[in-house]
Amino acid sequence: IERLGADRPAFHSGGLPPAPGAGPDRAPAPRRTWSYGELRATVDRLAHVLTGDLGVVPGNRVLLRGPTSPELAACWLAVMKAGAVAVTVLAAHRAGELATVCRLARVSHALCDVRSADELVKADVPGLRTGLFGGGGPDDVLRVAASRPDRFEAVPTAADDVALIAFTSGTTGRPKGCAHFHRDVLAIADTFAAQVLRPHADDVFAGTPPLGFTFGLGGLVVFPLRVGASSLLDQWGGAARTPEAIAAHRVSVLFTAPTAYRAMLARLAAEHPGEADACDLSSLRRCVSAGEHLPAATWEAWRERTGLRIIDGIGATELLHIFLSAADDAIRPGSTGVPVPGFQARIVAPDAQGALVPVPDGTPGLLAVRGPVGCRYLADERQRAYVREGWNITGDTYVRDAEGYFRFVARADDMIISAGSNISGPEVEEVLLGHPEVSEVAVVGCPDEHRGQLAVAHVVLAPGSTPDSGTAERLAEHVRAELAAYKCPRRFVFASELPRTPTGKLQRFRLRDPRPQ
Ligand code: 3SK
Repeated sequence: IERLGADRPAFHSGGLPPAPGAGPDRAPAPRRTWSYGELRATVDRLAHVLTGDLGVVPGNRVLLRGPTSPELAACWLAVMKAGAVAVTVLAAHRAGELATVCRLARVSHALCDVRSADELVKADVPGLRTGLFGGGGPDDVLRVAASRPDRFEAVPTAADDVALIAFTSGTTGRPKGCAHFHRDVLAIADTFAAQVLRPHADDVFAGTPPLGFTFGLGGLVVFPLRVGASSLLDQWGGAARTPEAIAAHRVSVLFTAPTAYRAMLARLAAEHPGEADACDLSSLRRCVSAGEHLPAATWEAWRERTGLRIIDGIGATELLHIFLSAADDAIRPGSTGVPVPGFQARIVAPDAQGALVPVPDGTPGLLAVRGPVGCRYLADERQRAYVREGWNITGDTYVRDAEGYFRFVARADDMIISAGSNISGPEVEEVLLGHPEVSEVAVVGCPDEHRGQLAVAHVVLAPGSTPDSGTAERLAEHVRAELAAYKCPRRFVFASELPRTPTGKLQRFRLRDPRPQ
């Protein structure tokens, strides 16, 4: 504000063309822009509500929940300004998942969009003090905030005070909270954003990852605010409609996943002559892809359609944002890139003693990374496996070539990465095993042209049950009632038994690749 002025745009919402088939009652929300001055006043007023009305004291953990919106981003900033710790979750998370997150992170307060409140109420977290926003009623924290002072002196915090706890599901389905310091939030802006993306104050950011995913929080809030740029914080009804959002808001920096690039390409291919304006991508100058492997074919197709070179990257919730990438002429399609300035990376494999040692270029191994940010799990023994001798072992198998470029080979664990979302097979299995018709189950990722991987459930039904036309839908419904919908298997395969080793261990690799072994 001091450098660029309070009137500059910070956040945009609304003004998006109606989704095809939307009825008159689904009129698009009006376009709204928050200036930096307005944003600061709202954040300061909210900080007064947090510390006054809701009794937040420094260090309290505050759950933030809701669809992407300027209001949710303002809540995040207010929590930081109040010296509290933001605990971010996805709007898609269901009651059971929220209860676990609140217990693990010792959450005492929540700021929640009314559209996402039902599951939080169902989670029934003991002692939780919740402020709802977006309903407009007398208790709406934004309405209460309107009568509070528009200046709040930020609670002094140290660079290594925890600012954020972001959750990730492990292979075992037990979620892990990753603690990040105030300095980490700046570090991601000063490494990937400043060195690779190189945004400027006139940029308009937009993207599909939610703010509960650090890919979205960094790309849509931290990076634009760090340089005084603006960001479109809204939802526009699916990745395929991103061209409409780009055209409507003259977006110049896009953050999304490979699946969304493919969905956009399909949308653009179906474009009719009269729709050209809705698909005008001429404002775009930077396109970032992360969340899953970006195939060279997708990169080439995007380049051909738009003339733009996608900046691929790999990040992790444990490391907050992207640590391997490349920009401009340094980009090599099919390769993720090189360590972002500030980070080091190498490929390692266990030696005879089990120590992780570097392998020669050209040999696949585990990706090991270190830099200004790193993994700090909340009280979890898996910390010892993730951080070894100062290196973060990300769980991805990579190979480095002689020129120092890193190429993705596979996920080293059992996570399924589908359309940019991480799905823990064992977590879904546990839920399916709770269904009376299920006796045994294995949920694995199978290659899929559009989503990277598809979650497929291999199910042995309980004795006396036989699959009928409604079985798959009944099981899917059961999963959706317990877990976020994106975790629900896309396919159910019914079998009489699952492949196992003589000692009874499930052989997942045989389900992933059904060719004879
Ligand atoms: O998990 C990921 O793939 C990721 C990518 C970019 C930035 C942040 C994250 C967590």
